[in-house]
Amino acid sequence: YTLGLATSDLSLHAPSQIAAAIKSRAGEKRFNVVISMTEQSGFEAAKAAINSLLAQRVDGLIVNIPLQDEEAQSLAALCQDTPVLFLDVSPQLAANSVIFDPAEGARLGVAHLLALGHSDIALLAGPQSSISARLRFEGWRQALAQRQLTPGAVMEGDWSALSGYQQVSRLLSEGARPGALLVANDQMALGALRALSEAGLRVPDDVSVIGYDDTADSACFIPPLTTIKQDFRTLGKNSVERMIEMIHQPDAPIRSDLLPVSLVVRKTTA
Ligand code: IPT
Repeated sequence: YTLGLATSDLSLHAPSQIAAAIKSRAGEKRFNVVISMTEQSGFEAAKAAINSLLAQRVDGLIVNIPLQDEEAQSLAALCQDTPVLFLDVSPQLAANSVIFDPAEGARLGVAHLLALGHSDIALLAGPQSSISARLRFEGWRQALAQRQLTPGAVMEGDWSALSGYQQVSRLLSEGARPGALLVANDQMALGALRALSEAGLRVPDDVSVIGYDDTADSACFIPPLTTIKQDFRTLGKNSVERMIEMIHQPDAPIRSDLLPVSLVVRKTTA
């Protein structure tokens, strides 16, 4: 059997670690994996990636590309009899999916900062073209609103460390001094740490920072990053096993699996 993986840019840490986890579980199950990667975001790029895998006659398709509900529906239709499993869609979508709980991740980050006594919290969101970035952002705002709080500042990056550096540098150059910073992924948090350090601010004494992902390098940031862990090994294992079930039981009902996330407290929050 051959699995197709359509993935967003593998130069980003999370998608590359997810691809590695899928490849490794598939190998144990004696499945081949062929990969089609999109560098651009958006529906057309996703469709091209999926079409190229269908042309290679894969037995099942795992799609780790952020998609709106209607987009995912129409791509699922395009796949006809080839089973398709989505990894970056909304939990509400009626399609086969395995996803991390975005609301829970956002809630855990906010709760940790509130428990430490923070109330002036800035948000560094991911690109709002990504469904997961939007759901994390909405989750933060809702969790803050439940405590009658609004974000002190809102920024948007593109998931890269450089964008985190640029956004936070600009915020600080405007004179803002938030007590804490919630960041939508660890790469942008890395850039944020550099910007804070260059401005002479100490983490966590002056500013607390929370990332999101717990990608493999985050424990080695300076200081080691407090973050929301998405266990990519588990995602790889579950998605390959789910896909094998779907290949063997094509008539099984559609199911959306929600994987838990957890708070990993290291040295960037106080
Ligand atoms: C998501 C990551 O959390 C984020 O850091 C970024 O790499 C993004 O992927 C790229 O699309 S994880 C995804 C399974 C929601």
